[in-house]
Amino acid sequence: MWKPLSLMVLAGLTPPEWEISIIDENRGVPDYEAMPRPDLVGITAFTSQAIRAYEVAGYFRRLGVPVVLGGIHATMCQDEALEHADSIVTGEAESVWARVLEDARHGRLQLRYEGGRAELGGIPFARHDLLAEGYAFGAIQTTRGCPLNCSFCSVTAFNGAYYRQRPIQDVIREFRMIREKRVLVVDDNLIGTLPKHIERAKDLFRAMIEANLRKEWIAQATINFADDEELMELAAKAGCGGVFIGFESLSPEKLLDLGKKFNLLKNRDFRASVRRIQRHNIVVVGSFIIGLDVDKPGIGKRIAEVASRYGIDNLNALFLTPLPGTRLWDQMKSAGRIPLDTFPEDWKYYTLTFPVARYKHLSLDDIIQEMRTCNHAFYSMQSILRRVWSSLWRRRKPILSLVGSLSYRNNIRMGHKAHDNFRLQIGDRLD
Ligand code: B12
Ligand code: SF4
Repeated sequence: MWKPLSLMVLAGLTPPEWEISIIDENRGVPDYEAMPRPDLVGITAFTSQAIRAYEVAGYFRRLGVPVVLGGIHATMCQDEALEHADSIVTGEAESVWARVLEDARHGRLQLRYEGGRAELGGIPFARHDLLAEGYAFGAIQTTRGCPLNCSFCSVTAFNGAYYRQRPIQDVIREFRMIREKRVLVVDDNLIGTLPKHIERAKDLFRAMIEANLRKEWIAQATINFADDEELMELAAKAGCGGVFIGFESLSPEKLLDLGKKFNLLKNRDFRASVRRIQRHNIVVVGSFIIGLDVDKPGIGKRIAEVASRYGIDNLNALFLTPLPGTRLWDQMKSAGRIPLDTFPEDWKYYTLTFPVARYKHLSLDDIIQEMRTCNHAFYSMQSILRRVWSSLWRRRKPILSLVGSLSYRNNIRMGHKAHDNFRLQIGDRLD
């Protein structure tokens, strides 16, 4: 239950004469027929949500309501999106949304508006007042873009490698508008890579401490977060409760290939890095990819062992997935390694929780089995209790560790059923 910040940002960019409703289907599908007829519908979707976006678009278009599609999927698959909408907005909306609305009002919507990349100084704040209560986390964005450009990730293709940071006082003012006690900082890389990025992150944290925001927040960062004691101390004082870190692979050559150079600092001791972060009472969730070209049978067990050795609190193992617009997509597409390519129907499997590609050393059954082995090993009751005990011993967050692990365990159980269905539905197309 995470807030759809894209639509809240779009609402913030909308002039006051428009009346706005945000509908989040993650919380349930409303009775669209019972709703007043809108003048314009804007829809956002990740790739995995594209089919549903097209269904909703189709419904409103049949009523004669113009529909605009925007966000990551509409940008990466423009021709496909255009078949289901009156207009698409590519890239970031800040520079074009007011024009789209003006054109819609005058019945002259263009097919395509190119938003490009926005300057973040002085952009209007997201409308945190619009969505009903009931979300566990509020959401805010403080930077856009990522200098790292990993081959499997859409962020650099979409938001660019130029790391843009919002003015600190804007962030503080927007934080104050968030009602929820807990906040997801959606930045892909909160601290950046260069010394000036780190300094800015420190300044942001200092300003948050001074503003006494009383929020607990979680964010994504690279492992270099652990290299600066002052940075971690300030983050913790500013309310940082957890970081999500992409470890991705156990193999240095593959990390280089993926573009994840920051994990390669010479002599990095990952276990010590994780410990340093945890010492500040910050939970570490680590992500690994299964299905890289170096991955052979046994990889699932090895990842679980290494994740336990690093001492991370939760492990998020995902299948290598070629997302449209990424370098990985281009590589796999040209090598004929994307068999699930009946689009848009197959996009529903692009959640990173289904093996949609052909993997070098692992068949469909192998890779699903590797994922199961990995999850079983890391989330066995014995391993969970060991982590909870260690957390208790170090006076960290044992309850959070337990709740986090049990919820992952539950997801894994659901994942098993989903994989069985997946096998039945598409098995022969992947062999
Ligand atoms: C927060 C987040 C989540 C949250 C989503 C919360 C929510 N309800 O939105 C959670 C944790 C649930 C999540 C889950 C997943 N995520 Co995610 N997520 C993000 C993240 C980090 C930030 C999104 C965000 O809020 N950005 C801030 C807003 C302001 O930016 P924006 O969305 O780009 O919106 C701007 C423009 O795109 C445009 N725009 C957007 N929509 C629209 C609509 C219209 C009409 C218009 C005009 C303009 C417009 O205007 C906005 C302002 O400029 C992005 C990375 C990123 N930088 O975007 C990944 C990202 C979107 N996620 C990604 C992925 C892969 C996933 C998962 C599949 C992975 C997984 N297994 O966990 C799942 C999918 C869930 C599902 N249901 O299918 C990929 C998507 C790639 C793709 N092609 O779809 C991204 C890009 C990350 C990546 N590394 O590649 N995610
Ligand atoms: S560091 Fe993270 S956000 Fe940046 S390109 Fe790599 S995977 Fe994407």
